[in-house]
Amino acid sequence: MSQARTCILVGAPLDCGKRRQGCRMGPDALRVAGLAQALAALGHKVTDRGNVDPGPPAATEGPAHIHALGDTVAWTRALNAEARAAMPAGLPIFMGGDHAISLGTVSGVAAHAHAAGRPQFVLWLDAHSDFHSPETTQSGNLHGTPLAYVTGQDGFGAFPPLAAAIPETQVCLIGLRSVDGAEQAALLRTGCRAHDMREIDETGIAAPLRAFLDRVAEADGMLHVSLDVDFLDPAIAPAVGTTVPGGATFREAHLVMEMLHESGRVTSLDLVELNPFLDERGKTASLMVDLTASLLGRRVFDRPTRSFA
Ligand code: HAR
Ligand code: MN
Ligand code: MN
Ligand code: MN
Repeated sequence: MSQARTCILVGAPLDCGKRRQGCRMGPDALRVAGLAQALAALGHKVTDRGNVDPGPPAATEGPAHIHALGDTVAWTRALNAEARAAMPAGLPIFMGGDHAISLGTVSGVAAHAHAAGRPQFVLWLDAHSDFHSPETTQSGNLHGTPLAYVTGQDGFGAFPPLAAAIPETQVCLIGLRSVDGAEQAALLRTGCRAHDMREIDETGIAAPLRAFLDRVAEADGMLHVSLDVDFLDPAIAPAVGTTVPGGATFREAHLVMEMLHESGRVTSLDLVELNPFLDERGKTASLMVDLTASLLGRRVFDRPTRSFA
């Protein structure tokens, strides 16, 4: 039977990591879709800390084509502090917001792990690698940069210095099917484990995930999961500004969540890029709630341990 956790919902209505607006409604869509109730029904304690206030934009300078740098730096500071405060109290679930929230959430979680003397691992479930720096991004959209920042890549001088960079060998990306040239070059120089959909088609999604979870367990690591809506196939998850065909199916996504639950390793979670303005009668918000419930122990069918033979 699964262990009861204290789940801490943190709203991060950040909408400045790209031009297209709507992710600011993400936290409320997840609330309306019943996230707190779904987790409470599994026996977990749930508290909702409301939405983080980023304060005024930071006075910073960066490349001219970068969109909303000052706002994003302010959010990064605020979410970093919120993550550090929430980690000792339970399992924070950061309700984005676009993926730029992870500049703050993941750097804050990593700072906490570092202070606690524990290795921090990150699972990035996304169609994109989000491995640009402010210097390599062509779009200027900072939601395409958080994984580069938290692993300590160059080019983030406008952002707060990291208390602890996440070692690249402790990062696993699954779901890739849209990676820009500069990101690919940067990613290949690192020890990040990157699994594209071609590989998933060949091996199934369980194989790379199991290998990664085994490494987390061997190291007695903490595990942050960053779930981008566009990891999922657009047919089941239309509420995202950057849909890419060929995403994870309903069954693959639930399998990932169930394996994460069984690992007992997940210590923090981002739910990002949900744009409720683009949703179809709330189906993407509801799916994100159902996947989170799977990650926290919901099972459609409790497989008996005895055999029927
Ligand atoms: N790589 C592209 C860019 O940098 C697209 C990034 C899109 N990012 C997200 N998050 N939707 O994964 O602009
Ligand atoms: Mn992303
Ligand atoms: Mn993405
Ligand atoms: Mn390196």
